[in-house]
Amino acid sequence: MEIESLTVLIGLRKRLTGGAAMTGRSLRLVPLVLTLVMMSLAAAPFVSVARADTVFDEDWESGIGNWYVTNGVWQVGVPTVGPDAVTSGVQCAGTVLDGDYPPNSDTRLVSPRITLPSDRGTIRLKFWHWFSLGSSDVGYVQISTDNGSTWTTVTDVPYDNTSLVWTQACVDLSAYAGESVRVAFYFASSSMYESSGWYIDDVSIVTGQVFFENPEDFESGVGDWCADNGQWQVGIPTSGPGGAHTGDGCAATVLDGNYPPNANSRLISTPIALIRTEPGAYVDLFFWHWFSFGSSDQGRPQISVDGGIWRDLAVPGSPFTGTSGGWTQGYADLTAYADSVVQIGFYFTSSSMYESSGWYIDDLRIEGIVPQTGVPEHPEPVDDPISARLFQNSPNPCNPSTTIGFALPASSEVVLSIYNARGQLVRTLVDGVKDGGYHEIFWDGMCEDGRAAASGVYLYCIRAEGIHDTRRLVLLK
Ligand SMILES: [Ca+2]
Ligand SMILES: [Ca+2]
Repeated sequence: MEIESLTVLIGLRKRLTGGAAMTGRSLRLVPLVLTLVMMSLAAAPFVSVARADTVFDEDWESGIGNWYVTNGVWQVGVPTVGPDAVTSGVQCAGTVLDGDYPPNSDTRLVSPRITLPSDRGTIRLKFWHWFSLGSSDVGYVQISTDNGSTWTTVTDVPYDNTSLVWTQACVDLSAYAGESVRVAFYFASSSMYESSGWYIDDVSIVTGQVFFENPEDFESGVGDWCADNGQWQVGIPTSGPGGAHTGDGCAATVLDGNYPPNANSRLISTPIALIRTEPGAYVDLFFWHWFSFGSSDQGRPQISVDGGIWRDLAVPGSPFTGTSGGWTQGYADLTAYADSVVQIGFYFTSSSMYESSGWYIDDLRIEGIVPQTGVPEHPEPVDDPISARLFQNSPNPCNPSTTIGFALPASSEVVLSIYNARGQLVRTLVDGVKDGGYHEIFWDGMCEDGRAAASGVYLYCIRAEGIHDTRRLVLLK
């Protein structure tokens, strides 16, 4: 099959999975739709997508299972106060499902033991939550490596105030790779205020690389974007601008109404490897946004470099206040952050007094960096006549292993080698005769002399009958 067919299939998959922008509960349909599409394509020769592996999954539909509670308050079941619905099925976990939590709560909802893999790169805890907490009342995510005897807080900031809507939260657990852990949702309330509480659904721990869609148009749902303290949603806006910048979907602080007072929440992008297309290339961030803020309320684009603290980005006009009047394009120079892994944040804060429609984000793109993709460009072996071709490695960027595909119309001498950016030979992967057809070669990220190759841009080059081609790969550890 020709490569154009592959493009068609990928295009089909993107269309089928990305057709509708979704919020809250309907977002959960994305993996199902993807699975169904993958199944429907199972007979086609081009079905292999680098997908995240799920290490742990909990939707609470079967009750509390092997979770336990340390000091009361937490329940699993159907909530009758608090959120109108849950994100999957009818059940979730919550701090008292049929009323307000009590004062002076100090309790954890503790997961079963989970063994985190040691060989699959990034490990992320993801969950959906809804919360409405009184002043001084907070929630944290904690982790224990000694079966619950001691706990370490792994969320940067406490969940507080109100999320107003169900939002997705993410916590990086990569530092605990290879360990047997328990995860806890820790809730503490003061003596004075009670409120409806903290509700959690669809907890999962996933591994594997996370890829930044560039550009990100928010047409495929929230994906691996998260909010760190409520409010942010991805879907179809029915308030504010009344529509996305392009397509149906965008990200926003509450899609169907005003944000709450005392908000302080960040929309957080997937990790993005800022690997320049060429040495010295400029790296530019563009995004479209619409905003209408109450007095004293503001939005600030931010950046976190290599998992570090959040800093304000030098964006002309930031912090944004008042009203944009329409969709406008914002810009930041990211060149200073090149060759690192960053996350972009949209940090929104509101005062106690004024509410308004909020901040809407769409069509975020970064120019000057190499593409990142979880979809291999190369096909599975096929019987059809094929032309000589070198395919893009997958995954790319890799950490550290990757697979390189090439196709030959007939048996040929083949040399396939990897070079560093200075043109020095790093490793020869193939040097000999290969049959006609499609071949995949695995690279473990090691140099010829047995050392691990450093992070950076590499070139891989094939010489064979009818082809002499070079492509670029990125190793990112
Ligand atoms: Ca559920
Ligand atoms: Ca859009």
